[in-house]
Amino acid sequence: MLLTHATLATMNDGYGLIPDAALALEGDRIAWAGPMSALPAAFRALPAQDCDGRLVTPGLIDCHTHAVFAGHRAVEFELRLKGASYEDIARAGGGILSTVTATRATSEDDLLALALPRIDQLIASGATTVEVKSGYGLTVEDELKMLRVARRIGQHRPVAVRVTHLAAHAVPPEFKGDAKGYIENIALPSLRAAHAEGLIDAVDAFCETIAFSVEELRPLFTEARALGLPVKLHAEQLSDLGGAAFAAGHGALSADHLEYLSSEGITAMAAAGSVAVILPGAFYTLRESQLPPIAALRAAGVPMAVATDLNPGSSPMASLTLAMNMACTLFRLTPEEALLGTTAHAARALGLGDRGRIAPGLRADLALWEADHPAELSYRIGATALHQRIYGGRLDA
Ligand code: DI6
Ligand code: FE
Repeated sequence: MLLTHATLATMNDGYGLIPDAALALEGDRIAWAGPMSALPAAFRALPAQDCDGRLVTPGLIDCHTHAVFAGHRAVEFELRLKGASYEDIARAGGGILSTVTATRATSEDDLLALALPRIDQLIASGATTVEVKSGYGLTVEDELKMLRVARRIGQHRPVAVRVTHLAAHAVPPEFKGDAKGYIENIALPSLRAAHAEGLIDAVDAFCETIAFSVEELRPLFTEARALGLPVKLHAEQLSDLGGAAFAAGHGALSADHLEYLSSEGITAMAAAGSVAVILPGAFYTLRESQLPPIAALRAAGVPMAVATDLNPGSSPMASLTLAMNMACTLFRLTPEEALLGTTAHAARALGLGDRGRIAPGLRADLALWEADHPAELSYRIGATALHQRIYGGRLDA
């Protein structure tokens, strides 16, 4: 198939804009992209769709979500508005643990049915690849249940799903005060079982005073690397525990959140080539005041990705374009950085070299927008300007 008269943002070297462009697709791959005037004769006979000047970008990539869960936390939202903090609620047994209770009580099929509408919202905001984590099961069986749900999403929707093991998300009541015992008896066995079942693509953890310390996480990351799985980390969201440097020391794909990231953390990430995944939805929801060190990350050449962190507690948000808007307005990313953050840099944060840009040989995952300039994607608040998606070379119906 051939797209004609597109405004292409290839995301090669910034926006990589090509006005009045053509794009030839063969099967699930991009065969050619360039100016209409240079379209090779071989592609001219392909069935064509006129884009009428519309912006075409790579399909968006949400590289950090917790899209599988049961229940909601609207009551906590109310409590926070009455003065409680996220940490207060977590220490009182609410927060992540309240979602754990609801998720444990829900079957695999029901969890899938709850997740699909959330995935549909991400798709409606232009996503063609979505990462999904476990972390609300916290028993071996309930973690495996969540991971199976995440794997099944891609069989029900036209979207690629990357599945991440996040058993080290919180210490459940059965192990209260014994984070080490939880890692040994639940996190590690569930990691081995999930890997053996082919359920996971990466391993994540929450490094925080209300979750796990670097030393508690060391055996988990050591085992992940021994199994050949890449790691990433929720690091420096609410305080600086040195998580980013620890993750970088294990060759992490990314460190995520990073509001309290130190200069040592930045140096370690730059050296390891880890991506900084910024999550403005959580910052916004928790009314954080500490900004992630965007200028220093930029100066150090650390690639920045932008994701929704879609979850019931700190980021009940299912729009990538809204995440881009927040990244610009709250964190001062440029719209170009925000779009790199949901395309090329998000692909890198997932270790995927076959997407996130428009170039021959890459996956034909594209978003066609009711827009003519890529800054429009970040500029609008909440409204989605998606016209159509192409996933694996196929136009959405
Ligand atoms: N940080 C987050 O923002 C999410 N997980 C994490 O480690 C929040 C998860 C939740 O509150 O349910
Ligand atoms: Fe998260």
